Formats: sequence, structure tokens, C-alpha cells
Amino acid sequence: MSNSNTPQRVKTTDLGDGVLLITLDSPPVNALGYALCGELVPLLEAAAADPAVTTVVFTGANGFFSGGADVNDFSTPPTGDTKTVRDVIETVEKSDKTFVAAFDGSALGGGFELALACDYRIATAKSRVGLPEIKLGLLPGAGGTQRLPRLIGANDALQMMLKGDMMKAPDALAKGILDEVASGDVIEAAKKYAGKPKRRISEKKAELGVANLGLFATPFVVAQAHMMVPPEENGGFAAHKLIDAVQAAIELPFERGWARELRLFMELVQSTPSAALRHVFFAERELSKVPGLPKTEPIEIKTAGVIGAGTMGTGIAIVFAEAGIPVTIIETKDEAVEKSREMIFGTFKYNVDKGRLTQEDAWKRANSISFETDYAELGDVDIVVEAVFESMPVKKDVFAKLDAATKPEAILASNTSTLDIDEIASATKRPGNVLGLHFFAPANIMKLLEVVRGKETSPQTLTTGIALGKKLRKVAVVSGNAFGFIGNRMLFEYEAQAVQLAEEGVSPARIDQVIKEKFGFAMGPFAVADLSGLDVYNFISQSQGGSPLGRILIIAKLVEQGRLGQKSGAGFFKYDKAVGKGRQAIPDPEVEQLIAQLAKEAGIPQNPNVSDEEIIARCTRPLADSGAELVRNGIALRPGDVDIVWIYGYGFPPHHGGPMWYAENEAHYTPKGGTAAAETKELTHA
Ligand code: 3H9
Repeated sequence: MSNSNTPQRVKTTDLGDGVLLITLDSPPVNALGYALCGELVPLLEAAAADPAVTTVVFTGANGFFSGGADVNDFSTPPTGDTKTVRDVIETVEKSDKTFVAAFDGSALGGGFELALACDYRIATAKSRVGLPEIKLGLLPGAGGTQRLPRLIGANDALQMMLKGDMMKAPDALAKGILDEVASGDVIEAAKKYAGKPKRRISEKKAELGVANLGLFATPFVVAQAHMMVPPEENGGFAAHKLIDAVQAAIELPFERGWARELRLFMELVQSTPSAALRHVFFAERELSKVPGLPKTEPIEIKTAGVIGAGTMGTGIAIVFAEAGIPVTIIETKDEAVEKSREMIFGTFKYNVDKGRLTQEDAWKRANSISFETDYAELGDVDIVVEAVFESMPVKKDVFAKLDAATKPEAILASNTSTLDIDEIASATKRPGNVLGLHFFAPANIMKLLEVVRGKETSPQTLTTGIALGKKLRKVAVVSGNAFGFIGNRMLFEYEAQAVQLAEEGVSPARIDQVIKEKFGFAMGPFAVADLSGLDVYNFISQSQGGSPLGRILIIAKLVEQGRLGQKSGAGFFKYDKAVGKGRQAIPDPEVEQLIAQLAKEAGIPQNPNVSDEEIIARCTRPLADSGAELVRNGIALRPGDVDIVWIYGYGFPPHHGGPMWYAENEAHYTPKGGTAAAETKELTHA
């Protein structure tokens, strides 16, 4: 028990009375990478062999217990000498010392699995536990699938692992995962467990945790679980394997379940969906790194203003209120204020009904949104987000008024989805304080926020925009100033390709079905167009003087017929209030006939018998092409940023990694002009 030769990533301290403290100290999150595990295993072996040690207490530095196995390691398979978190846990399992996990911060993935291998678990109230591996397309592979069902019952364990969410320490205590929530120093609390008897979870039997199902309980619950998760080929690959692993925990002795878990874990590590999801994990963490941006402190946003109480403005105000930032909405129309109030109180009531907020908190937040008619009321706010009609003259007028009404250091943001931020900024005397904050509808639900940088946006304004995104719990992606920024610019190319396929005789219903059910998008391109409003597409393509979607002006024709999309009960599809609350797309033969007739008149060759694969290729390829162009032009900082925009803003299936990752790794086509290095295997029809 000496402190000499203290290894770099693991520190040992003799706490006296036979207690050895092992501190995981590998910033930022004490990931249990190969190197750290390589240090830990010999330490544990030495402790096991040392008669002076009765108890080993694990803890973590840097505000975490551990973020789990090092995700970077998964691209390098372990060799013979490599030590992994499984080796660490096996050493703990074999030892007859008492092990205590004591944490003040989160224990996730392999970190939590290490805690589960200990005899006792103690945490401070702010700590969290979780097995988020499913979000990386993996399953807990260091005993989590075998120990958690033995500790809290298979049913609860499975739900927790399928969701991958974190659980707060008091809830974990109530579930029997923790032995104590320490009110004072967690190490002091841990010392009380010194020399207490061993309590290996592996020696327990996994109960199903579902009553009254008799002999067929396990097969029934397992079959139900398989039915509840998405199909293997469409985002459910890891979930099905996770269920198999939990079934092993119920049916097999621990050693065999432990071995089965490893086999299933290895299959997942090597799978394409997991590689895609790991890419998404790292791409998300790159977002806030803006090359060349001088380091500045963000302005603290304590109060905000929103211009316009429409659906978008109200949604944005709710986002601020939810983050604890009081907000003033400027709106002159009483009717709009009334509707906005209804939406605000409806949203917060829903959050109470769902158990996300207490009645008191909801009331406080809803009342932190106030309505005013005069811009002068915004004199003290730190930021204003404008959410008025998408028209340049209207927006410039608003910005000129804001420039006059707000304090000079206030940031002025536009929620425009397509317009030129520089031109909007030119209406003010403070273009350095102007940027775009493009929220996606519904603003209080969609995670994506495009932070648009104008040519004069100052480093501090941009830094504040990024930091604010985090505070508002959004996924903030920096975009350059260009028509449609990143997401909508690509959307137009994607929709145009879908319309062209329809012109060639493939029905909108089939295209949507393939894109949604076979590829995994949240919605098909025609349902998206109907939801956004066909009049909006028409307006934007006309105001840009740009090309309409497709060759036969079908969108303009539908708009002429009053078919504006979901809001008018008909667009590419029909909508009926009695079917799916008016939101379910019903195929409409009339539209198909109209497209066929117009295509015939325009002499467009028909090819209705395309394969599903070709539909997917035709729709995803323009995304990769336009995404690559945005990266080349510097509008998007990295291909990964483009992927994140499409995953969080447009429902691109994360298990395909985003349009850029998909092009390079799965579809094997190189985007035009190429950011992709993968082999080019051109698709015959594309
Ligand atoms: C696993 O455990 C498998 C086992 O079951 C079986 C093995 C056999 N690895 O998110 P942040 C980095 S799988 C490597 O901005 P926060 C991250 O990249 C693992 N790196 O901070 C970033 O680096 P950089 C299961 C990791 O405070 C920095 O830490 N565990 C890992 O908002 C800060 O990250 C998980 O899935 C990691 N495991 O949130 C947990 N974790 O500064 C994944 C973080 O260079 N991690 N990094 O960009 C998280 O959920 C969050 O990062 C966490 C911190 C909540 C920990």
C-alpha cells in the first residue's frame, strides 16, 4: 500500500485501517480506456494479495466517477496484452476484499458496471448512474446486462438499459441500486463500509420483476420486449441483442451470461449502426469547436425578448422560460397574444402531467413570460430573438427598431430560416451583435439550433450564441450565412429529387413509405413538404427567383388548387380530422393523376418500377452532394456538422450516421466534388 510509483491515470491513497482508496483520474471524464485499465488491473491484483488491505474504495476525480469505457478504443480491437474494463471487473469479482464505489458525479456505462461489481455503492445527491450504451448502438458489455437484472429485476433493468437515460442518485437509492446517498463527504461515508461482508451481485438470481405470469413469464416478456423495439435493420440492432443478453441473465448461470454478453457486445462494436452512432457522438462534441474563433467569454444572458407571438415566437419564448430565463414577447395583436398564452399554459400543463415539472415550477416558468406591445420594454434585455414573417423588409424594419430600443451591448438575433443575416444586420448600427438563431418547429421540442454567423458577427456574439444554445438544451450548429443555411438548403435539393422521382411515375406514397419504413427517416419527403406548407416552398422558390422543385411546377399547381398541405387538409396527401387527428397522410389518387398528366405533357420518361434501394439512393445522394458543397464553401464547418443538422432537425436516422457519413460508409458514393474518401461504387441508376 505505498504511494510510490503512483500511476498517472489512477491514484492510490492509504486511508488507514486497511482501506485503500483508488481514484480514477483521467480527464475529462475518467474514461476506462485501455491505458487506464492497464494501470488498474495490477494495482487491484496487488491489493488482493496484500493482507494489510481489507477494503478497496473506488472514487473519481474531475467531477465524475467515470464516463465508461473509452469510446475511442472501440475502433482498435484489444490485443492479447490489452486490459479492458472487463479485466478490471473480473479482478474485482475474484478478489475477497470488500469493494465500495463512492462517487460524487456520474457513473456511466463501464463506470457504473464497475460500481455494480462492488459490494457497496454510495453517492452524493447530485450524482447520476446510467447505462447509455444503447445510444452508441452497443449494450453494456462489462457485466451490466447480467448484474443490473440481478439487482433490480430484469424488467426494470431492461427498461433502463433500453432507454439509456441517467438516473438521479435519490431515485437510484429508491430502486435499490445505491446503498446510501451521502450528505457529507462521500469518502468519509465510504469508510463506514470497511470490512463489511462481501455481497456479490453475481451470486444473486435475476428475478423477472413482472408478477403473475407463471411458467411462461420469461418467454412472454422476452417476446413482448422484442416486439416493442424497432426492427433490427431499422435502428433496433442493439436493442434486440440487449434483450437477448437480459434473457441470458434470467436463464443462465452468471458465468455463461457474462460470456454471452461479451459475444453480443463484440457483434455490436463491429456493426455499422454502432459505428454510425459513435460518429454522431463525437460529431456532436465537435460542434462547439470553431476553428480560428478567438477565445472570448460569452455574455451572460439573464433576460430575453422575443418579437412576435406566433407559433414560432411562442415556442422560442417557452424554450427560454424552460431554461429559467425570463422573457418579454412583443406582440400588438390581442388575438395572437390570447393564442400564445394558451400555447404557453398548455405546454407547461403537459409538462406537469408528464411528471417533468412540479405544478409550482411550471407556474413560475409560465409566468416568467410576459407580453408587451412597445419595443421600449426591451431596454434592459440581454438578447432579442425576432420571429416575425419571413420577409426582408419586415425584418429590417424590426431590427432598426430594436437597434434604437435595446441597450447597446444587447445581442439581436433573427430566427429567419432563409434570409441574408448580413442584410438584416445592415439595418442596425451594431452588426457585430447580430446573428441568426434558427430554431426548428416546434421550437420547444426540436433539439436543433442553427447559429448563423454573419460577416460582421463578433467572436463574442458567436460564442454567446453557442453557449446560449447549450443553456437552452439545444444542439447548436454553427452555420455560415447562405440561402437556407445548412438544413433548409439541403432540404430543397432533397425535396426536388423526391418530386423528380414522382414525375417519373413513382407515387409519393411509395417514396414516403420507403424513406420512412425502409430507410428510417422520421417522415417521408412529401409528408415533410405537407407539414411545412406547400405555399412556403412556393413562396421561397419564387422570392429567391430560383428553380422550382421538379420540372412540372407541381407544387405551384397544388397551391393554386388550395392544397397547401396539412394545414388545409390536403397537399400531396389528403388529411382527415377523423384519421390520426388530421395528421396522418392519406394517399390521394387525384394528385398522382395530376402528376402523371403534367409529366406526360412535359414529355418526362416514366420509370415507375424503380427498386427501393434506388429510391433511397436518389433521395440521399443530393443530401450528400449539397452537404459537401456547404463544407467546401465553408458554410458548414465539417461533414459531421451537416450530419448533426439532419439528424436533429430533419429526422435523418441516426443509425445511418447522417447524410455525409452514410454516403461515405454505407452507400459508397462520393459526393460531387467529394469530401468522402471511400471507394466510389457508383449506383447504376443514380
Ligand atoms: C461503455 O462503457 C462500454 C462498456 O459497457 C463495455 C466495455 C467493454 N469515451 O459530453 P461532453 C469526452 S461505452 C471517450 O462534452 P458533458 C467527450 O468526447 C461508454 N470520451 O461533457 C468530450 O471530449 P472533448 C458508455 C468521452 O459534461 C469530453 O469527454 N458511456 C467519453 O456535457 C466531454 O464530454 C457513455 O456513453 C467516453 N465514454 O457530458 C457516456 N465520455 O472535450 C458518454 C465523454 O475532447 N458520455 N467523453 O470533446 C456522455 O454521455 C457525456 O460525455 C458525459 C459528460 C455525461 C460523460
